Amino acid sequence: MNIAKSLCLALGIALAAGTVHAQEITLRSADIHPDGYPTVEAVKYMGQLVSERTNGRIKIEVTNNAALGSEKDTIEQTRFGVIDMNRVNAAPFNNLVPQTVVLGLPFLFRSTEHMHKTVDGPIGDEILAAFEPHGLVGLAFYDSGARSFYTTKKPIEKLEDLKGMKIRVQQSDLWIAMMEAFGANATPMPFGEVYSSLETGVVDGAENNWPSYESSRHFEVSKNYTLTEHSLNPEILVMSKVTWDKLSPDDQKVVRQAAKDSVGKMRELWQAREKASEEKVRAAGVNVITVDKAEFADAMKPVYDKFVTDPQMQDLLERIRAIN
Ligand code: GTR
Repeated sequence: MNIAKSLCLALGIALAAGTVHAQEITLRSADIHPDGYPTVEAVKYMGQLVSERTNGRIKIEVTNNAALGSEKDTIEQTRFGVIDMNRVNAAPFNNLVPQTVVLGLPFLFRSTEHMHKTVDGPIGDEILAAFEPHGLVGLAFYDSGARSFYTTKKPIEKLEDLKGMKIRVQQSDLWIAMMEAFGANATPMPFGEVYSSLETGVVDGAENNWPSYESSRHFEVSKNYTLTEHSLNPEILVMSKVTWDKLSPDDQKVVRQAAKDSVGKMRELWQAREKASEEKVRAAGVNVITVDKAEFADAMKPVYDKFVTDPQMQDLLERIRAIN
């Protein structure tokens, strides 16, 4: 081998080694919401933190607007490592990670503060840890406000009005049982199908928080919004265990910390968006109805009887209720 050739070879090896050492990582994160929605912006903010803290070596790219599929589909892709990160509501995780069920239980949280104290403390950590055996790493909880009903024709003014109505729910056994306990016919389907289902009468209504009701434009085809505020089910940010295992322990720490650090930002964005969305739909002429929530809450006993059966769930529920 002549000198030139061996120098080239040495340089090649050095470059290759250098590349391996400073390998850039781009983590692809899924979200069904559009740009500007607080969940999307919070994950982008987390990406900024990760990038700053790794001198640009690790980046997060948010693929939003359900471009990677419905929440149920993207959860599967995340478990297999096809998608690196995913921001999904707790509901579509219910059938996979039973510990998440407790968070969606109707009328459980007394306030946003109660929910924050729950997810920010040891109970939140336990629920995040419960994802690991299912191929996912739980990173953080984000706010999702309170979910309320909206209907196309008949407004819901009392519990009885829900009787026989076809109401879209998220793809979760808990949510199906909840709708049945309210007296409605539960119609589970992905979020992306709700607008046309409301428009064509496949369903009579759905339920969601102010920002989702507004950003999805469901309010255009479903103009009665009834403030039942039946659940404060949070959003959950997860990473694929396949991706996680490829990161060095130091990088794992950076990612976990940045996720935690994005929560405060998310809560700020959420508060502002909740207000702005409410104002927007009220200005569009939505009929906002207040109800006697106790009547709705009283109907939820069968849901608790069905889902709070084993000692672990009972314990979780008791501990959540005991938080002041
Ligand atoms: C939204 C939530 C989404 C999704 C959606 C739905 O509030 O942010 O993740 O769960 O509701 O109802 O499908």
